[in-house]
Amino acid sequence: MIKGIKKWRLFSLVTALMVFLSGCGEEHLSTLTPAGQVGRDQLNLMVLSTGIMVLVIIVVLVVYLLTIIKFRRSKVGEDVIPKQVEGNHTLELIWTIIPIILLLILAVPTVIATYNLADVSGMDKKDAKGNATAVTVNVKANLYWWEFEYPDLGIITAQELVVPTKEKVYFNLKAADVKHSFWIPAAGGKLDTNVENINKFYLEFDKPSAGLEDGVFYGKCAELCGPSHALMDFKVKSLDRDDFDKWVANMQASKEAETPETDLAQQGQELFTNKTCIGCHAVSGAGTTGARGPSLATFGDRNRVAGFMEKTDENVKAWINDPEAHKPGNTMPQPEDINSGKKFTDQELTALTEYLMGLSVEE
Ligand code: HEC
Ligand SMILES: [Cu+2]
Repeated sequence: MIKGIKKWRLFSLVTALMVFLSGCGEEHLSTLTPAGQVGRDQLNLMVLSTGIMVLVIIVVLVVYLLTIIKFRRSKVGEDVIPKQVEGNHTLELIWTIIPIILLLILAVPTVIATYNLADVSGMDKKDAKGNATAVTVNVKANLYWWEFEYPDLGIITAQELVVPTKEKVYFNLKAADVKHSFWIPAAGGKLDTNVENINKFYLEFDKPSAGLEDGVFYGKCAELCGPSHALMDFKVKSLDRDDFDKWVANMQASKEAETPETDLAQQGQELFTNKTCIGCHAVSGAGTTGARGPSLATFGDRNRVAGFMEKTDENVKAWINDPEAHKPGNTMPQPEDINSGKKFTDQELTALTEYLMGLSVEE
């Protein structure tokens, strides 16, 4: 009976582990499948330190097991005390020098990598015309959404970061309210976003994200920041340079007042303007930081609603109808607060959704 229970326990433990570990190694979200050089450097450091730790554990375990087996009572008898060694120079030297060597093996590459990964001098390089040669993104973390401003390009987006492949992309990280942390597990990080200073680093992406499961890399807030911290996700789209330049041009050309095609979407646009949505949400890609809500200029191109919900009409309606229920503590007002104390009608929600889903800068 007892044996049966034990086996069952072991079985459930292994199953739980398998479920848990099956998330590992997925290309869009795992540190184990690096998206570029930074991710690879960080993975190598992890493998190195884990390797050293495992080596130490194995050596200690072997010594331990050998001692237990060699000096067991049934073998050596009742009253035998093994030879007592005190102050052995050779042994003391060995167990002082080996850890020092191990620490050096660990420290040297770690310090070198730390300095290399913090080298953001390329951020300020300019070409002959005075334009920045590399892409720099100002990241602003807000409770519970992400803003991405491209200061040299005059564009701004939110929730979905767009980056070029095969080059260093530089980041200035900042928080608007409390501490958050910027982490794209496959590409690198995490680095805190603080209110009182700007942290800088860079990341690299080898190939376009289009080939990934969802067509994007997953990003996360990695610093507990409030009740909806776990929902503070963002996505990353990497594009080859040509496609990236096209995207930038489209962003720069996108305008606030573009008239949507369908009647329903036009009605949605009117609601969006009249119900003060426009006061918090930009619908043009050109612009700078400072809005109270995420820019919706690329909403139709995004992979998620509010960073984490599946992108369906139903979810867009559900979000507008009751943001608090989906992301407790977020700062988007409930419909009652901006619609004279009333919920929006289903027809109004449908119109708003139709309008928002049509906001796109991709062809
Ligand atoms: C007071 C400012 C404010 C107003 C007014 C406002 N919102 Fe928001 N909205 C936000 C904030 C802040 C978020 C981000 C919430 C989060 O994810 O934490 C948001 C998120 C959203 C999102 C999800 C964005 C994304 O990238 O997935 C949609 C869609 C949206 N709002 C639509 C609307 C509509 C439609 C209205 C008008 C009926 C409206 N908002 C009015 C502040 C506002
Ligand atoms: Cu957080």
